[in-house]
Amino acid sequence: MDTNQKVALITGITGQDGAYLAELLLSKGYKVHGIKRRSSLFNTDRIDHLYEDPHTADPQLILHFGDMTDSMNLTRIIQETQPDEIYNLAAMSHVKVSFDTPEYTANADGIGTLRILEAIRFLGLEEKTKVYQASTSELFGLVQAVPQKEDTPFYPRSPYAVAKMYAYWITVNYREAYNIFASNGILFNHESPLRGETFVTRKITRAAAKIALGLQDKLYLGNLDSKRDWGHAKDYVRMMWMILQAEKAEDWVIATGVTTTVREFVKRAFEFVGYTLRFEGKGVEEVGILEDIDALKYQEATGNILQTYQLNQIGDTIVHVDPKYFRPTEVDLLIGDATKAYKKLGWTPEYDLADLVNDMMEADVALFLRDLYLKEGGHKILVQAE
Ligand code: NDP
Ligand code: GDR
Repeated sequence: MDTNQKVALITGITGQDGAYLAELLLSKGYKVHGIKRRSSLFNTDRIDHLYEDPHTADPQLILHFGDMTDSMNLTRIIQETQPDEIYNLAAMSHVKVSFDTPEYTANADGIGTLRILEAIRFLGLEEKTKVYQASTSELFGLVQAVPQKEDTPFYPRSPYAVAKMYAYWITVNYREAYNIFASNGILFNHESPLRGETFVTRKITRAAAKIALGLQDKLYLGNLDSKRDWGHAKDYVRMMWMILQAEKAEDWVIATGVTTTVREFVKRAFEFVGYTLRFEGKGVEEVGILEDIDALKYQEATGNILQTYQLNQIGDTIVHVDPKYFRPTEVDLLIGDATKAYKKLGWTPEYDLADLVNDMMEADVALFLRDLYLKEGGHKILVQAE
């Protein structure tokens, strides 16, 4: 066993960011411990390719059962693993769902962070263990100023954002009070083929792929006007690591500086499979109509000859607004200014929005081609994801 080997503990390792971060840290030679929740079904899909049999001599990835709402469990895991770095990524991370589960969200996302910090203090690890807290652009909420940067005032607009605001400030407080190396990464939206299926980008790329392959005919969305600064999760997990390698603990905005409407994201995703969408109408009446199909692009993307599978004709309405996806309070506009991280940490993202859409669409077309083969073989296929 290498005694100089760095040890990391990732909460939320089964999520989008946890999976990419685990891969990154393993590639850097870390021993990686991860906390996963007990569930009635396997929930490790995103990290199965990294899995090592725990019976091997010195596994580099080790999973522990745990939960952000269980102090004793978290304290025991930290005591046993003695991590050099903790990446606190676990959270009930869906903004809309937080309106349905506000108390649980406060407990897991807000007090959960306190539990980690307090365990470090309780175990006397203040000088050893660095902490990365997964803070969010949702803290900026109701627009106060744009682009949003480290000193832009917060105005959270959901139980999720309010819980994350507590987590943000308790991280700052433990840094100042106990000298723990604890940093907030204020990350703007970041997506990937591993993105949860109910976040808007993945919902769109899945639907565009399925519609092109004739496995679905319509997509229902909420607010098409909202604007997000979308980056790629692979670029953002690299930043998490860089934030903990910085000279001192600080808080950092990570963003691309480009903002895009949900509507524009829809258009771009459908363009990948050769569909041109035209939007007309306003509010709940707005629809996305299929205006044109580029047969060559469709064939390149799906590997299928047009008309073999696709259900839609030019002039069909493909996108509808369903108010059930509206939020009681919305965050209308996010656009970040990551100058501090660019300058002080030397961060340069590898993916822009076009690369992100391509990456997600390629993965979802490949995924649903499998469904298409199953369907051809006579199996029943789920029609609508959400
Ligand atoms: P995901 O929703 O994909 O992953 C969340 C992870 O947290 C999952 O592993 C989930 O487990 C776990 N989790 C949820 N609740 C608990 C709990 N009570 N105890 C233990 N584990 C729990 O989120 P992302 O990977 O996208 O995001 C990672 C973090 O970054 C989150 O804290 C999120 O709020 C924050 N963030 C994300 C941004 C983004 O755009 N992706 C932007 C800014 C911040 P399970 O798999 O079992 O559900
Ligand atoms: P967000 O991501 O709330 O920004 O939080 P999400 O993809 O859920 O929503 C982005 C925007 O799209 C609008 N929208 C829809 N959203 C969903 N989920 N489903 C829809 O059908 C739909 N239609 C329109 C939303 O109203 C919103 O304006 C994400 C999460 O990863 C958080 O954990 C993280 O902190 C922030 O990003 C930064």
